[in-house]
Amino acid sequence: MKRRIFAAIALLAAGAAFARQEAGPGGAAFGGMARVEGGTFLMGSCPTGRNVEPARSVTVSAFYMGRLPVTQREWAELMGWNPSRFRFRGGSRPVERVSWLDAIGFANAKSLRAGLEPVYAISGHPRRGPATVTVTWDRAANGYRLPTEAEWEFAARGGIACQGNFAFSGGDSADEVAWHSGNSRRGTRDVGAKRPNALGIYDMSGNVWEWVWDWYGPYPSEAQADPAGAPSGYSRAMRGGSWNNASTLARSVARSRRTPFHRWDALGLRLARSP
Ligand SMILES: [Ca+2]
Repeated sequence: MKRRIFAAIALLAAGAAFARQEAGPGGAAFGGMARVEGGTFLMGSCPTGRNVEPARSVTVSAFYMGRLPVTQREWAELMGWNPSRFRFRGGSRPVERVSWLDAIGFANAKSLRAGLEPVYAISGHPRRGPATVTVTWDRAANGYRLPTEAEWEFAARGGIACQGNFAFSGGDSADEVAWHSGNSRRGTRDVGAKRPNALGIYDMSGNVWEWVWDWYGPYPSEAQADPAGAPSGYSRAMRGGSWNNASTLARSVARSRRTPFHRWDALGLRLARSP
């Protein structure tokens, strides 16, 4: 009898977990992530506006991309604190005011929670000076991570099926797919409320900027496979524009950067995983 009750409870719990995962726009397999098949695209080329030069051929291997930016609810539940300026507007707003290093720590914490291998090794501490901090990425580890800049742009453009078709992630009209300074009413907005792109990924354009792995640097002109940015640098790249920026910065090709210690109420993250 006891065993039967236990089995019933276990089934209920599994059902609840399944329902949680399937509910809402972030649902579906692989923890709310979309599979992005590998392919080759012209990174930096925008058919309806200015290119980011030099636009060049980039090949990206298959990966998984979070359908939604990390929310305040997810962050607070895992980390025990919510740094967001807009925390009083509900847990479905994207988390912001997280540094690149905070984002790295979140990815590792989420991997450990899920029984996966942490992807990042972190040494040094910002309090002992920024130069003491180094982060290395173990590409063989199966845990959560930040996307590379190339992965971000490839996913934003809808992957191999829809490459380069739109200025923004999911369309040519910023208002249909993105929260930007012209329509956000001066703040973040609940994730998943605008139309997704062809891969079922939301909010890449606008809402909050998203940290990516790469050190920011000029694009090389030659073709690349799975590029991961400059070998070293001063700033990390971020993508997608935000509630606080004009829609031109929400274009799929637009780039910007901040130091890895910078926290800002228009800057959050989205997680990726290798298959
Ligand atoms: Ca975004």
